[in-house]
Amino acid sequence: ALGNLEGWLKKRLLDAQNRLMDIIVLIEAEIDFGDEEISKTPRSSIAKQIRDAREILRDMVATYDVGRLAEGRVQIAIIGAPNTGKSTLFNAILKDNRAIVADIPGTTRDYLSEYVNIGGYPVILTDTAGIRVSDSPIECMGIEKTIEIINKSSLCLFLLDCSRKLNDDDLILYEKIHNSQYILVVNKIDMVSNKGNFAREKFPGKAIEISAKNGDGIHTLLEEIKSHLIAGNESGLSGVLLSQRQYDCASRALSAIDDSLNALDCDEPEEVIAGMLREANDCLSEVLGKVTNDDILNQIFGRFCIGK
Ligand SMILES: Nc1nc2c(ncn2[C@@H]2O[C@H](COP(=O)(O)OP(=O)(O)OP(=O)(O)O)[C@@H](O)[C@H]2O)c(=O)[nH]1
Ligand SMILES: [Mg+2]
Repeated sequence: ALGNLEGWLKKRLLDAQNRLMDIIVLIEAEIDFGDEEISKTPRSSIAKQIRDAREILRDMVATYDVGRLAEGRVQIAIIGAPNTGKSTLFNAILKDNRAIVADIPGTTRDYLSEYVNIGGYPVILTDTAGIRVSDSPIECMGIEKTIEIINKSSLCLFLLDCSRKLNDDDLILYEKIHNSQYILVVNKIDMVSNKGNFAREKFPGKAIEISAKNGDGIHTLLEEIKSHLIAGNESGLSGVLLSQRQYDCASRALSAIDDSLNALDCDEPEEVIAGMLREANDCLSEVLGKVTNDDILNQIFGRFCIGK
């Protein structure tokens, strides 16, 4: 599970888990070797350490907040010159992902947004109006609006039409977009038999080739979007995002931690408290990977230099 869970999220989860481990090691050392050379840790100090770990998880769970999504925190915009197939792609992605949560009225009637579930992540997908840069003042207002959307978006899908030559509209939009996170998407591959190195010398880097019309490459594009969503990019998207499953695990860990604090309050035996903390630890392990009994024993031996 660790492989595709990176960045901020992983760091926070690991931090919480390490803190839990420390407490478990402490308590279990006292249980196992209490009559040897270990001095007892006051319960108040254990409670404080547990609360610290709880705080981290709480912060993290709070980021999974539908309210934030409604504010448009995670937005993906489809950007491209007129007629490159933006709306067709928009529809293709929506069709591919039936878990549409809600409609959002467009900021203006030219911009249409929908919630869509991509790989377990709820994102707002925005179809933008194609801007003909050279034209009228109204279209100039359009480019302002598009730039605003690019800046507000976490990720842009930059669409090119490989059935025609690149033109100024493509190049000017690229100017606006190339400092943001974007995926280069070459559309209408069904129309050309030999794409050759289309766009390669003008736009270096990876390009995803699709036909928005017949659906070719859409799956690959979605995978690429997903990997951007969870790429361990500090300033990027990860961190505000928890998948439903990660949220569930973190929530269960949180309630086991609350139980342990109550148990501490009620002067329950150490075994009970350690059991609850282990349960919390197990929940985090579902996301992060297993921490075994041996790991805990090794830590006990390592820290307290006990052993034969
Ligand atoms: N052959 C083919 N045609 C496509 C493809 N994608 C879009 N088209 C066609 O291209 C034309 C423009 O598609 P739209 O999706 O409206 O393009 P758009 O970028 O939203 O256009 P504007 O909103 O006007 O900027 C339509 O006739 C589509 O059917 C594709 O993958 N293959
Ligand atoms: Mg359109």
